[in-house]
Amino acid sequence: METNLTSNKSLLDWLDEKVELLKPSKIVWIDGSQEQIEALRAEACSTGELIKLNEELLPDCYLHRTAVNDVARVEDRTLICSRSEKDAGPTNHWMDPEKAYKMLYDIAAGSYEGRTMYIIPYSMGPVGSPFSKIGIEITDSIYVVLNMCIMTRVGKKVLDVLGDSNDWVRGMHCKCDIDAENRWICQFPEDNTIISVNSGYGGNVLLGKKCFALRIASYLGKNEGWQAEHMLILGLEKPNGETKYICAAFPSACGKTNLAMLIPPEGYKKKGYKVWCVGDDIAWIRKGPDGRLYAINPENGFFGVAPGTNEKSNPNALESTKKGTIFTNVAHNLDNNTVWWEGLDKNPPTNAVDWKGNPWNGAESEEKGAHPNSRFTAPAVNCPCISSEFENPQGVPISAIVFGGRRAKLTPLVYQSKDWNHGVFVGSIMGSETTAAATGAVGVVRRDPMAMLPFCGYNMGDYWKHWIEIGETLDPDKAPKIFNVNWFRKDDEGNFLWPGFGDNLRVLDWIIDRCEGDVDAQETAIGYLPYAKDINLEGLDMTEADLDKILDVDKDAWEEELKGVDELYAKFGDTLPKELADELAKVKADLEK
Ligand code: OXD
Ligand code: MN
Repeated sequence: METNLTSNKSLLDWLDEKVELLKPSKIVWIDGSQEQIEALRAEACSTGELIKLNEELLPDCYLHRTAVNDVARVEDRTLICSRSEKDAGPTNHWMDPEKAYKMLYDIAAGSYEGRTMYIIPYSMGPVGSPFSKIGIEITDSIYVVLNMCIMTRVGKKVLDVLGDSNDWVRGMHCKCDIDAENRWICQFPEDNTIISVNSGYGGNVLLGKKCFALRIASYLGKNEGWQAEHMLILGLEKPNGETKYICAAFPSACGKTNLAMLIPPEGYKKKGYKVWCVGDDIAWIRKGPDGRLYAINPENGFFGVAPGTNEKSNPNALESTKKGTIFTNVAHNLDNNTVWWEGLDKNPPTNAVDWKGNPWNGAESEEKGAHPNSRFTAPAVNCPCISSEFENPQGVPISAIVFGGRRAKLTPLVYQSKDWNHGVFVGSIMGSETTAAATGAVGVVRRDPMAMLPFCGYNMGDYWKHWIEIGETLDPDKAPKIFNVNWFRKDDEGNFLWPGFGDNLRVLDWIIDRCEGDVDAQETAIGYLPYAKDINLEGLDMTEADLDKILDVDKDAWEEELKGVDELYAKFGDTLPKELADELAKVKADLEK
Protein backbone atom coordinates (compact mmCIF):
# COMPACT_ATOMS: atom_id res chain seq x y z
CA MET A 1 0.00 0.00 0.00
CA GLU A 2 1.19 3.48 -0.87
CA THR A 3 2.16 5.66 2.10
CA ASN A 4 -0.99 6.68 3.95
CA LEU A 5 -1.81 10.39 3.87
CA THR A 6 -3.47 10.13 7.28
CA SER A 7 -3.38 8.16 10.51
CA ASN A 8 -7.16 8.50 11.00
CA LYS A 9 -8.11 5.09 12.37
CA SER A 10 -11.76 5.05 11.26
CA LEU A 11 -10.63 5.84 7.73
CA LEU A 12 -7.74 3.37 7.62
CA ASP A 13 -9.94 0.57 9.03
CA TRP A 14 -12.59 1.30 6.41
CA LEU A 15 -9.98 1.30 3.64
CA ASP A 16 -8.58 -2.04 4.84
CA GLU A 17 -12.04 -3.58 4.55
CA LYS A 18 -12.53 -2.16 1.07
CA VAL A 19 -9.12 -3.33 -0.15
CA GLU A 20 -10.00 -6.80 1.08
CA LEU A 21 -13.31 -6.66 -0.77
CA LEU A 22 -12.28 -5.00 -4.03
CA LYS A 23 -8.75 -6.41 -4.41
CA PRO A 24 -7.11 -3.49 -6.23
CA SER A 25 -3.75 -4.06 -7.89
CA LYS A 26 -2.55 -0.63 -6.85
CA ILE A 27 -3.59 2.09 -4.40
CA VAL A 28 -3.17 5.83 -4.98
CA TRP A 29 -4.02 8.59 -2.52
CA ILE A 30 -5.16 11.78 -4.23
CA ASP A 31 -3.13 14.58 -2.65
CA GLY A 32 -4.55 17.43 -4.72
CA SER A 33 -1.19 18.39 -6.27
CA GLN A 34 -0.98 19.72 -9.82
CA GLU A 35 1.77 17.17 -10.64
CA GLN A 36 -0.50 14.30 -9.70
CA ILE A 37 -3.39 15.71 -11.74
CA GLU A 38 -1.09 16.10 -14.76
CA ALA A 39 0.13 12.52 -14.43
CA LEU A 40 -3.42 11.18 -14.21
CA ARG A 41 -4.50 13.20 -17.24
CA ALA A 42 -1.59 11.76 -19.21
CA GLU A 43 -2.41 8.24 -18.10
CA ALA A 44 -6.09 8.64 -19.05
CA CYS A 45 -5.08 9.96 -22.48
CA SER A 46 -2.76 7.00 -23.03
CA THR A 47 -5.66 4.57 -22.51
CA GLY A 48 -8.20 6.59 -24.50
CA GLU A 49 -10.32 7.36 -21.44
CA LEU A 50 -9.71 11.05 -22.15
CA ILE A 51 -8.88 12.90 -25.35
CA LYS A 52 -6.68 15.96 -25.00
CA LEU A 53 -8.22 18.93 -26.82
CA ASN A 54 -6.52 21.79 -28.67
CA GLU A 55 -4.10 23.31 -26.15
CA GLU A 56 -4.22 26.76 -27.73
CA LEU A 57 -7.99 27.04 -28.05
CA LEU A 58 -8.95 24.99 -24.99
CA PRO A 59 -5.95 24.77 -22.65
CA ASP A 60 -6.01 21.87 -20.17
CA CYS A 61 -9.35 20.67 -21.56
CA TYR A 62 -10.32 17.06 -22.23
CA LEU A 63 -13.12 15.06 -23.82
CA HIS A 64 -14.60 11.88 -22.39
CA ARG A 65 -17.33 9.57 -23.70
CA THR A 66 -19.35 7.44 -21.33
CA ALA A 67 -20.81 4.11 -22.36
CA VAL A 68 -23.84 4.63 -24.58
CA ASN A 69 -26.10 3.03 -21.96
CA ASP A 70 -24.83 5.33 -19.20
CA VAL A 71 -25.64 8.96 -19.93
CA ALA A 72 -27.93 10.20 -17.14
CA ARG A 73 -29.02 9.65 -13.56
CA VAL A 74 -31.00 6.45 -13.05
CA GLU A 75 -33.73 7.33 -10.59
CA ASP A 76 -35.33 3.90 -10.42
CA ARG A 77 -31.94 2.43 -9.49
CA THR A 78 -31.16 5.11 -6.91
CA LEU A 79 -32.03 3.77 -3.49
CA ILE A 80 -32.39 5.20 -0.01
CA CYS A 81 -31.40 2.37 2.31
CA SER A 82 -32.71 3.52 5.67
CA ARG A 83 -33.46 0.84 8.25
CA SER A 84 -37.18 1.58 8.11
CA GLU A 85 -38.93 1.86 4.75
CA LYS A 86 -41.11 4.64 6.11
CA ASP A 87 -38.01 6.79 6.67
CA ALA A 88 -37.29 6.70 2.94
CA GLY A 89 -40.87 7.79 2.28
CA PRO A 90 -43.25 7.21 -0.61
CA THR A 91 -41.27 9.17 -3.21
CA ASN A 92 -37.95 7.31 -2.84
CA HIS A 93 -36.96 3.81 -3.91
CA TRP A 94 -36.00 1.88 -0.80
CA MET A 95 -34.09 -1.27 0.02
CA ASP A 96 -33.36 -2.83 3.39
CA PRO A 97 -29.74 -1.87 4.20
CA GLU A 98 -28.62 -5.40 5.02
CA LYS A 99 -29.97 -6.69 1.75
CA ALA A 100 -28.51 -3.74 -0.15
CA TYR A 101 -25.01 -4.12 1.34
CA LYS A 102 -25.03 -7.81 0.44
CA MET A 103 -26.20 -7.15 -3.11
CA LEU A 104 -23.64 -4.38 -3.62
CA TYR A 105 -20.72 -6.23 -2.06
CA ASP A 106 -21.50 -9.26 -4.24
CA ILE A 107 -21.43 -7.05 -7.33
CA ALA A 108 -18.30 -5.16 -6.25
CA ALA A 109 -16.23 -8.06 -4.90
CA GLY A 110 -12.91 -8.33 -6.74
CA SER A 111 -13.96 -5.64 -9.24
CA TYR A 112 -10.74 -3.61 -8.74
CA GLU A 113 -8.57 -6.57 -9.75
CA GLY A 114 -6.04 -5.34 -12.32
CA ARG A 115 -7.16 -1.78 -11.57
CA THR A 116 -6.06 1.05 -9.31
CA MET A 117 -8.00 2.17 -6.25
CA TYR A 118 -7.90 5.95 -6.00
CA ILE A 119 -8.64 7.42 -2.57
CA ILE A 120 -10.07 10.92 -2.84
CA PRO A 121 -10.35 13.01 0.35
CA TYR A 122 -12.67 15.94 -0.40
CA SER A 123 -14.43 18.77 1.33
CA MET A 124 -17.91 19.94 0.41
CA GLY A 125 -17.66 23.66 1.13
CA PRO A 126 -14.53 25.74 1.75
CA VAL A 127 -11.99 23.64 3.66
CA GLY A 128 -12.52 24.21 7.38
CA SER A 129 -15.75 26.30 7.07
CA PRO A 130 -18.31 25.62 9.84
CA PHE A 131 -20.77 24.72 7.03
CA SER A 132 -18.43 22.21 5.39
CA LYS A 133 -18.41 18.43 5.52
CA ILE A 134 -15.76 15.92 4.55
CA GLY A 135 -16.09 12.84 2.37
CA ILE A 136 -13.80 10.09 1.14
CA GLU A 137 -14.53 8.56 -2.24
CA ILE A 138 -12.74 5.47 -3.45
CA THR A 139 -13.01 4.82 -7.18
CA ASP A 140 -11.39 2.84 -9.98
CA SER A 141 -11.95 5.65 -12.49
CA ILE A 142 -9.43 8.37 -13.35
CA TYR A 143 -12.30 10.28 -14.96
CA VAL A 144 -14.03 10.37 -11.56
CA VAL A 145 -10.83 11.52 -9.84
CA LEU A 146 -10.27 14.35 -12.31
CA ASN A 147 -13.91 15.46 -12.14
CA MET A 148 -13.86 15.40 -8.34
CA CYS A 149 -10.71 17.56 -8.45
CA ILE A 150 -12.78 20.20 -10.28
CA MET A 151 -16.11 19.81 -8.47
CA THR A 152 -14.79 19.65 -4.88
CA ARG A 153 -11.83 20.74 -2.77
CA VAL A 154 -9.52 17.74 -2.76
CA GLY A 155 -6.35 16.48 -1.13
CA LYS A 156 -4.12 16.38 1.90
CA LYS A 157 -5.46 19.67 3.31
CA VAL A 158 -8.83 17.98 3.75
CA LEU A 159 -7.31 15.12 5.75
CA ASP A 160 -5.50 17.66 7.92
CA VAL A 161 -8.85 19.23 8.82
CA LEU A 162 -10.42 15.80 9.37
CA GLY A 163 -7.74 14.78 11.85
CA ASP A 164 -8.87 11.78 13.91
CA SER A 165 -12.57 12.48 13.50
CA ASN A 166 -15.02 9.76 12.51
CA ASP A 167 -17.34 12.40 11.05
CA TRP A 168 -16.90 11.79 7.31
CA VAL A 169 -19.03 10.35 4.52
CA ARG A 170 -17.94 6.99 3.16
CA GLY A 171 -18.19 6.70 -0.62
CA MET A 172 -17.38 3.65 -2.71
CA HIS A 173 -17.59 3.75 -6.49
CA CYS A 174 -16.91 0.73 -8.69
CA LYS A 175 -17.20 0.95 -12.48
CA CYS A 176 -17.46 -2.84 -12.67
CA ASP A 177 -18.65 -3.60 -16.24
CA ILE A 178 -20.99 -0.58 -16.66
CA ASP A 179 -23.76 -3.16 -16.71
CA ALA A 180 -27.09 -1.31 -16.73
CA GLU A 181 -28.86 -4.30 -15.20
CA ASN A 182 -26.57 -4.23 -12.17
CA ARG A 183 -26.31 -0.46 -11.82
CA TRP A 184 -27.19 0.83 -8.34
CA ILE A 185 -26.70 4.15 -6.63
CA CYS A 186 -27.34 3.55 -2.94
CA GLN A 187 -27.42 5.95 -0.03
CA PHE A 188 -27.30 4.69 3.56
CA PRO A 189 -28.14 7.89 5.44
CA GLU A 190 -27.90 6.33 8.90
CA ASP A 191 -24.38 5.06 8.11
CA ASN A 192 -23.04 8.16 6.31
CA THR A 193 -22.39 5.83 3.39
CA ILE A 194 -22.79 5.86 -0.40
CA ILE A 195 -22.16 2.95 -2.76
CA SER A 196 -22.36 3.33 -6.55
CA VAL A 197 -21.74 0.43 -8.93
CA ASN A 198 -21.76 -0.14 -12.70
CA SER A 199 -21.94 3.50 -13.81
CA GLY A 200 -19.52 6.13 -15.05
CA TYR A 201 -22.02 9.00 -15.49
CA GLY A 202 -21.26 12.09 -13.36
CA GLY A 203 -24.53 12.35 -11.44
CA ASN A 204 -24.18 8.70 -10.40
CA VAL A 205 -20.45 8.62 -9.64
CA LEU A 206 -19.22 12.04 -8.51
CA LEU A 207 -20.36 11.08 -5.06
CA GLY A 208 -19.83 14.54 -3.55
CA LYS A 209 -22.61 15.97 -5.67
CA LYS A 210 -26.11 14.49 -5.65
CA CYS A 211 -25.37 11.52 -3.37
CA PHE A 212 -23.62 13.45 -0.60
CA ALA A 213 -24.39 17.17 -0.97
CA LEU A 214 -28.11 16.49 -1.42
CA ARG A 215 -29.23 13.00 -0.33
CA ILE A 216 -26.94 12.39 2.64
CA ALA A 217 -26.68 16.10 3.51
CA SER A 218 -30.46 16.62 3.54
CA TYR A 219 -30.66 13.87 6.16
CA LEU A 220 -27.75 15.36 8.16
CA GLY A 221 -29.42 18.76 7.91
CA LYS A 222 -32.66 17.45 9.34
CA ASN A 223 -30.83 16.05 12.36
CA GLU A 224 -28.50 19.02 12.80
CA GLY A 225 -30.92 21.89 12.10
CA TRP A 226 -29.83 23.06 8.65
CA GLN A 227 -30.89 22.48 5.02
CA ALA A 228 -29.33 20.99 1.89
CA GLU A 229 -31.21 22.17 -1.19
CA HIS A 230 -31.12 21.76 -4.98
CA MET A 231 -30.67 25.52 -5.41
CA LEU A 232 -28.48 28.00 -7.21
CA ILE A 233 -27.24 31.01 -5.24
CA LEU A 234 -26.82 34.39 -6.93
CA GLY A 235 -26.03 37.90 -5.81
CA LEU A 236 -27.90 40.76 -7.45
CA GLU A 237 -25.87 43.95 -7.19
CA LYS A 238 -27.87 47.13 -7.49
CA PRO A 239 -26.56 50.44 -8.84
CA ASN A 240 -25.99 51.66 -5.25
CA GLY A 241 -23.49 48.80 -4.76
CA GLU A 242 -25.72 46.80 -2.41
CA THR A 243 -25.93 43.06 -3.19
CA LYS A 244 -28.98 40.94 -2.35
CA TYR A 245 -28.72 37.15 -2.46
CA ILE A 246 -31.32 34.81 -3.93
CA CYS A 247 -31.50 31.00 -3.77
CA ALA A 248 -33.52 29.29 -6.50
CA ALA A 249 -34.62 25.68 -6.88
CA PHE A 250 -35.46 24.35 -10.35
CA PRO A 251 -35.45 20.72 -11.49
CA SER A 252 -32.44 19.41 -13.42
CA ALA A 253 -31.81 20.99 -16.82
CA CYS A 254 -34.30 23.86 -16.25
CA GLY A 255 -31.78 26.69 -16.40
CA LYS A 256 -30.25 27.03 -12.92
CA THR A 257 -26.78 27.52 -14.43
CA ASN A 258 -28.15 30.14 -16.84
CA LEU A 259 -29.92 32.09 -14.09
CA ALA A 260 -26.94 31.88 -11.72
CA MET A 261 -24.68 33.50 -14.35
CA LEU A 262 -27.18 35.85 -15.92
CA ILE A 263 -26.03 38.88 -17.91
CA PRO A 264 -28.39 41.84 -17.29
CA PRO A 265 -30.28 43.32 -20.25
CA GLU A 266 -28.68 46.47 -21.74
CA GLY A 267 -30.84 48.97 -19.82
CA TYR A 268 -30.05 47.33 -16.51
CA LYS A 269 -26.37 47.02 -17.35
CA LYS A 270 -26.19 50.75 -18.10
CA LYS A 271 -27.74 51.54 -14.74
CA GLY A 272 -25.10 49.41 -13.01
CA TYR A 273 -26.91 46.16 -12.19
CA LYS A 274 -24.70 43.07 -11.95
CA VAL A 275 -25.31 39.41 -11.17
CA TRP A 276 -22.70 37.41 -9.23
CA CYS A 277 -22.72 33.63 -9.18
CA VAL A 278 -22.17 31.88 -5.83
CA GLY A 279 -23.42 28.49 -7.02
CA ASP A 280 -25.43 26.89 -9.81
CA ASP A 281 -26.84 23.68 -8.30
CA ILE A 282 -26.64 23.14 -4.54
CA ALA A 283 -27.06 25.34 -1.47
CA TRP A 284 -26.38 24.45 2.15
CA ILE A 285 -28.36 26.83 4.30
CA ARG A 286 -28.25 27.59 8.02
CA LYS A 287 -29.19 30.35 10.41
CA GLY A 288 -26.46 32.88 11.13
CA PRO A 289 -25.76 34.71 14.39
CA ASP A 290 -27.93 37.64 13.25
CA GLY A 291 -30.99 35.40 12.84
CA ARG A 292 -30.95 35.46 9.02
CA LEU A 293 -30.49 32.42 6.81
CA TYR A 294 -27.04 32.07 5.19
CA ALA A 295 -26.08 29.83 2.27
CA ILE A 296 -22.88 28.35 0.92
CA ASN A 297 -22.30 26.50 -2.31
CA PRO A 298 -20.63 23.24 -1.23
CA GLU A 299 -19.21 22.65 -4.73
CA ASN A 300 -16.09 24.01 -6.40
CA GLY A 301 -17.10 23.72 -10.06
CA PHE A 302 -19.99 23.46 -12.47
CA PHE A 303 -21.30 20.21 -13.92
CA GLY A 304 -23.44 21.95 -16.50
CA VAL A 305 -25.61 20.79 -19.39
CA ALA A 306 -23.75 21.64 -22.62
CA PRO A 307 -26.54 21.69 -25.29
CA GLY A 308 -28.13 25.11 -25.55
CA THR A 309 -25.16 26.84 -23.87
CA ASN A 310 -23.96 29.59 -26.20
CA GLU A 311 -22.73 33.18 -26.45
CA LYS A 312 -26.28 34.47 -26.06
CA SER A 313 -27.85 32.06 -23.56
CA ASN A 314 -24.93 31.94 -21.14
CA PRO A 315 -21.65 33.62 -22.16
CA ASN A 316 -20.31 33.26 -18.60
CA ALA A 317 -20.78 29.48 -18.60
CA LEU A 318 -19.20 29.25 -22.04
CA GLU A 319 -16.23 31.28 -20.85
CA SER A 320 -15.95 29.02 -17.78
CA THR A 321 -15.39 26.04 -20.10
CA LYS A 322 -12.45 27.59 -21.95
CA LYS A 323 -9.76 26.09 -19.70
CA GLY A 324 -9.27 23.20 -17.30
CA THR A 325 -12.61 21.67 -18.33
CA ILE A 326 -13.70 18.09 -18.95
CA PHE A 327 -16.38 17.69 -21.61
CA THR A 328 -18.51 14.55 -21.54
CA ASN A 329 -20.53 13.15 -24.46
CA VAL A 330 -20.26 16.21 -26.72
CA ALA A 331 -19.22 16.09 -30.40
CA HIS A 332 -15.51 16.19 -31.26
CA ASN A 333 -14.53 18.51 -34.09
CA LEU A 334 -11.58 16.81 -35.77
CA ASP A 335 -10.63 19.82 -37.91
CA ASN A 336 -9.42 21.85 -34.94
CA ASN A 337 -9.61 19.32 -32.08
CA THR A 338 -12.32 21.21 -30.20
CA VAL A 339 -15.84 20.37 -29.10
CA TRP A 340 -19.33 21.15 -30.32
CA TRP A 341 -22.89 20.62 -29.16
CA GLU A 342 -26.37 21.40 -30.41
CA GLY A 343 -27.16 25.04 -29.79
CA LEU A 344 -23.51 26.15 -29.49
CA ASP A 345 -23.66 27.92 -32.86
CA LYS A 346 -25.14 27.44 -36.31
CA ASN A 347 -21.98 25.81 -37.74
CA PRO A 348 -21.82 22.17 -36.73
CA PRO A 349 -18.52 20.59 -37.69
CA THR A 350 -18.59 18.40 -40.79
CA ASN A 351 -15.52 16.37 -39.95
CA ALA A 352 -16.39 15.19 -36.48
CA VAL A 353 -17.06 12.30 -34.11
CA ASP A 354 -20.42 12.15 -32.33
CA TRP A 355 -20.94 11.44 -28.63
CA LYS A 356 -21.17 7.72 -29.36
CA GLY A 357 -17.72 7.73 -31.00
CA ASN A 358 -18.97 7.42 -34.60
CA PRO A 359 -17.88 9.60 -37.55
CA TRP A 360 -20.31 12.50 -37.81
CA ASN A 361 -21.04 15.19 -40.37
CA GLY A 362 -23.08 17.89 -38.64
CA ALA A 363 -24.18 19.45 -41.94
CA GLU A 364 -25.81 16.24 -43.13
CA SER A 365 -26.53 13.95 -40.23
CA GLU A 366 -30.03 13.53 -38.82
CA GLU A 367 -28.47 12.31 -35.57
CA LYS A 368 -27.39 14.59 -32.76
CA GLY A 369 -23.66 15.23 -32.37
CA ALA A 370 -23.87 15.67 -28.60
CA HIS A 371 -26.10 13.77 -26.20
CA PRO A 372 -28.95 16.04 -24.88
CA ASN A 373 -27.51 15.49 -21.37
CA SER A 374 -23.88 16.00 -22.41
CA ARG A 375 -21.97 18.01 -19.83
CA PHE A 376 -19.04 20.26 -19.05
CA THR A 377 -17.17 20.04 -15.75
CA ALA A 378 -15.65 23.49 -15.31
CA PRO A 379 -13.78 25.08 -12.39
CA ALA A 380 -15.86 27.76 -10.63
CA VAL A 381 -12.88 30.14 -10.59
CA ASN A 382 -13.09 30.34 -14.40
CA CYS A 383 -16.48 32.02 -14.23
CA PRO A 384 -16.19 35.73 -15.09
CA CYS A 385 -19.05 36.56 -12.69
CA ILE A 386 -18.00 34.36 -9.77
CA SER A 387 -18.96 36.10 -6.55
CA SER A 388 -16.33 37.60 -4.26
CA GLU A 389 -18.20 35.65 -1.54
CA PHE A 390 -17.72 32.27 -3.23
CA GLU A 391 -15.09 31.22 -0.67
CA ASN A 392 -16.71 33.01 2.28
CA PRO A 393 -16.83 30.33 4.99
CA GLN A 394 -19.84 32.04 6.60
CA GLY A 395 -21.91 32.02 3.39
CA VAL A 396 -24.15 34.82 2.10
CA PRO A 397 -27.40 36.14 3.66
CA ILE A 398 -30.49 35.09 1.73
CA SER A 399 -33.22 37.65 0.92
CA ALA A 400 -35.42 35.48 -1.30
CA ILE A 401 -36.03 31.82 -2.05
CA VAL A 402 -37.40 31.11 -5.51
CA PHE A 403 -39.02 27.89 -6.69
CA GLY A 404 -39.74 27.19 -10.33
CA GLY A 405 -40.39 24.62 -12.98
CA ARG A 406 -40.86 24.16 -16.67
CA ARG A 407 -44.59 24.59 -17.36
CA ALA A 408 -45.99 25.42 -20.79
CA LYS A 409 -49.33 26.36 -19.22
CA LEU A 410 -50.85 27.35 -15.88
CA THR A 411 -48.07 28.71 -13.66
CA PRO A 412 -47.66 32.48 -13.91
CA LEU A 413 -44.35 34.18 -14.66
CA VAL A 414 -43.91 34.96 -10.96
CA TYR A 415 -45.87 35.03 -7.73
CA GLN A 416 -45.02 35.49 -4.08
CA SER A 417 -46.18 33.29 -1.27
CA LYS A 418 -48.25 34.84 1.50
CA ASP A 419 -45.92 33.79 4.32
CA TRP A 420 -43.30 31.12 5.14
CA ASN A 421 -45.67 28.16 5.49
CA HIS A 422 -47.52 29.10 2.33
CA GLY A 423 -44.08 29.31 0.68
CA VAL A 424 -43.30 25.78 1.83
CA PHE A 425 -46.62 24.76 0.29
CA VAL A 426 -45.69 26.50 -2.98
CA GLY A 427 -42.40 24.58 -3.06
CA SER A 428 -44.11 21.31 -2.20
CA ILE A 429 -46.55 21.51 -5.13
CA MET A 430 -43.89 22.25 -7.77
CA GLY A 431 -44.50 20.43 -11.01
CA SER A 432 -42.23 20.41 -14.01
CA GLU A 433 -41.90 18.85 -17.43
CA THR A 434 -39.17 16.17 -17.30
CA THR A 435 -35.80 16.67 -19.05
CA ALA A 436 -32.92 14.53 -20.31
CA ALA A 437 -30.99 14.78 -17.02
CA ALA A 438 -32.56 11.53 -15.89
CA THR A 439 -33.44 8.45 -17.91
CA GLY A 440 -37.14 8.10 -18.81
CA ALA A 441 -39.68 10.03 -20.85
CA VAL A 442 -38.94 13.70 -21.53
CA GLY A 443 -41.59 16.44 -21.40
CA VAL A 444 -44.21 14.96 -19.10
CA VAL A 445 -45.33 16.95 -16.06
CA ARG A 446 -44.35 15.37 -12.80
CA ARG A 447 -44.55 16.70 -9.28
CA ASP A 448 -41.05 17.61 -8.13
CA PRO A 449 -41.33 19.23 -4.68
CA MET A 450 -38.62 21.83 -4.13
CA ALA A 451 -36.84 20.19 -7.16
CA MET A 452 -35.77 17.58 -4.59
CA LEU A 453 -37.80 14.58 -5.77
CA PRO A 454 -34.70 12.62 -6.88
CA PHE A 455 -32.47 14.08 -4.17
CA CYS A 456 -34.22 13.99 -0.80
CA GLY A 457 -32.42 11.45 1.40
CA TYR A 458 -35.38 10.76 3.68
CA ASN A 459 -39.17 10.88 3.85
CA MET A 460 -40.30 13.98 2.00
CA GLY A 461 -43.13 14.48 4.52
CA ASP A 462 -40.48 14.85 7.24
CA TYR A 463 -38.48 17.08 4.92
CA TRP A 464 -41.47 19.43 4.56
CA LYS A 465 -41.89 19.37 8.34
CA HIS A 466 -38.23 20.36 8.64
CA TRP A 467 -38.87 23.34 6.36
CA ILE A 468 -41.81 24.36 8.55
CA GLU A 469 -39.76 23.98 11.73
CA ILE A 470 -36.93 26.08 10.28
CA GLY A 471 -39.53 28.77 9.58
CA GLU A 472 -40.69 28.64 13.20
CA THR A 473 -37.18 29.53 14.36
CA LEU A 474 -37.03 32.61 12.10
CA ASP A 475 -38.22 36.09 12.94
CA PRO A 476 -40.67 36.82 10.05
CA ASP A 477 -38.87 40.10 9.33
CA LYS A 478 -35.61 38.22 8.81
CA ALA A 479 -36.94 35.15 6.99
CA PRO A 480 -36.36 35.10 3.23
CA LYS A 481 -39.51 35.77 1.23
CA ILE A 482 -40.59 32.84 -0.94
CA PHE A 483 -41.54 33.08 -4.64
CA ASN A 484 -42.37 30.87 -7.60
CA VAL A 485 -41.33 31.58 -11.22
CA ASN A 486 -42.00 30.00 -14.59
CA TRP A 487 -39.93 31.16 -17.58
CA PHE A 488 -41.46 28.53 -19.88
CA ARG A 489 -45.08 29.56 -20.62
CA LYS A 490 -46.08 28.91 -24.24
CA ASP A 491 -48.95 29.98 -26.46
CA ASP A 492 -51.13 27.45 -28.28
CA GLU A 493 -48.67 27.39 -31.19
CA GLY A 494 -45.83 26.40 -28.86
CA ASN A 495 -44.03 29.77 -28.85
CA PHE A 496 -42.50 30.95 -25.60
CA LEU A 497 -44.35 33.91 -24.11
CA TRP A 498 -41.40 35.24 -22.09
CA PRO A 499 -37.91 35.88 -23.52
CA GLY A 500 -36.11 34.28 -20.56
CA PHE A 501 -32.29 34.23 -20.13
CA GLY A 502 -30.92 37.72 -19.25
CA ASP A 503 -34.42 39.18 -19.24
CA ASN A 504 -35.23 37.07 -16.19
CA LEU A 505 -33.45 39.83 -14.28
CA ARG A 506 -36.63 41.89 -14.74
CA VAL A 507 -38.43 39.35 -12.57
CA LEU A 508 -35.60 39.15 -10.01
CA ASP A 509 -35.76 42.94 -9.80
CA TRP A 510 -39.47 42.73 -8.86
CA ILE A 511 -38.68 39.97 -6.36
CA ILE A 512 -36.07 42.12 -4.60
CA ASP A 513 -38.43 45.12 -4.64
CA ARG A 514 -41.04 42.93 -2.92
CA CYS A 515 -38.47 41.83 -0.33
CA GLU A 516 -37.72 45.48 0.39
CA GLY A 517 -41.41 46.41 0.53
CA ASP A 518 -40.92 48.78 -2.42
CA VAL A 519 -43.77 47.62 -4.67
CA ASP A 520 -47.42 46.58 -4.34
CA ALA A 521 -48.88 43.34 -5.62
CA GLN A 522 -52.30 41.85 -6.29
CA GLU A 523 -53.50 39.22 -3.88
CA THR A 524 -54.89 36.09 -5.56
CA ALA A 525 -55.81 32.60 -4.34
CA ILE A 526 -52.33 31.27 -5.22
CA GLY A 527 -50.32 34.20 -3.87
CA TYR A 528 -49.27 37.78 -4.69
CA LEU A 529 -48.90 38.49 -8.40
CA PRO A 530 -47.20 41.55 -9.88
CA TYR A 531 -49.16 44.29 -11.56
CA ALA A 532 -47.93 44.22 -15.18
CA LYS A 533 -46.84 47.87 -14.87
CA ASP A 534 -44.35 46.89 -12.15
CA ILE A 535 -42.30 44.54 -14.32
CA ASN A 536 -39.82 46.65 -16.27
CA LEU A 537 -40.33 45.95 -20.00
CA GLU A 538 -37.99 48.68 -21.27
CA GLY A 539 -36.09 47.47 -24.35
CA LEU A 540 -38.37 44.46 -24.84
CA ASP A 541 -40.74 43.93 -27.71
CA MET A 542 -43.55 43.21 -25.29
CA THR A 543 -46.56 45.13 -23.94
CA GLU A 544 -48.26 45.07 -20.55
CA ALA A 545 -51.13 43.25 -22.26
CA ASP A 546 -48.69 40.53 -23.39
CA LEU A 547 -47.40 40.28 -19.87
CA ASP A 548 -50.91 40.00 -18.46
CA LYS A 549 -51.26 36.75 -20.44
CA ILE A 550 -48.61 35.17 -18.22
CA LEU A 551 -49.72 36.87 -15.03
CA ASP A 552 -53.06 35.10 -14.85
CA VAL A 553 -54.69 32.64 -12.47
CA ASP A 554 -57.02 30.28 -14.35
CA LYS A 555 -59.37 28.97 -11.67
CA ASP A 556 -60.41 25.78 -13.50
CA ALA A 557 -56.87 24.89 -14.48
CA TRP A 558 -55.66 25.43 -10.91
CA GLU A 559 -58.46 23.26 -9.55
CA GLU A 560 -57.32 20.52 -11.91
CA GLU A 561 -53.71 21.05 -10.83
CA LEU A 562 -54.62 20.77 -7.17
CA LYS A 563 -56.09 17.33 -7.83
CA GLY A 564 -52.52 16.25 -8.64
CA VAL A 565 -51.43 17.79 -5.34
CA ASP A 566 -54.19 15.85 -3.53
CA GLU A 567 -52.75 12.68 -5.05
CA LEU A 568 -49.21 13.59 -4.05
CA TYR A 569 -50.20 14.51 -0.50
CA ALA A 570 -52.33 11.38 -0.09
CA LYS A 571 -49.19 9.25 -0.49
CA PHE A 572 -47.77 10.64 2.75
CA GLY A 573 -50.50 9.61 5.19
CA ASP A 574 -49.60 10.76 8.68
CA THR A 575 -46.21 12.17 7.65
CA LEU A 576 -47.90 14.96 5.68
CA PRO A 577 -47.49 18.02 7.92
CA LYS A 578 -50.85 19.38 9.00
CA GLU A 579 -49.64 22.87 8.05
CA LEU A 580 -49.46 21.82 4.38
CA ALA A 581 -52.89 20.18 4.43
CA ASP A 582 -54.18 23.47 5.88
CA GLU A 583 -52.46 25.54 3.19
CA LEU A 584 -53.96 23.34 0.46
CA ALA A 585 -57.44 23.71 1.96
CA LYS A 586 -56.96 27.48 2.14
CA VAL A 587 -55.94 27.79 -1.52
CA LYS A 588 -58.88 25.63 -2.59
CA ALA A 589 -61.29 27.77 -0.57
CA ASP A 590 -59.77 30.99 -1.96
CA LEU A 591 -60.12 29.73 -5.55
CA GLU A 592 -63.85 29.29 -4.88
CA LYS A 593 -64.29 32.88 -3.67
C1 OXD B 1 -27.45 17.87 -12.18
C2 OXD B 1 -28.79 17.28 -12.14
O1 OXD B 1 -26.54 17.29 -12.79
O2 OXD B 1 -29.64 17.86 -11.44
O3 OXD B 1 -27.25 18.94 -11.57
O4 OXD B 1 -29.03 16.24 -12.79
MN1 MN C 1 -28.88 19.52 -10.33
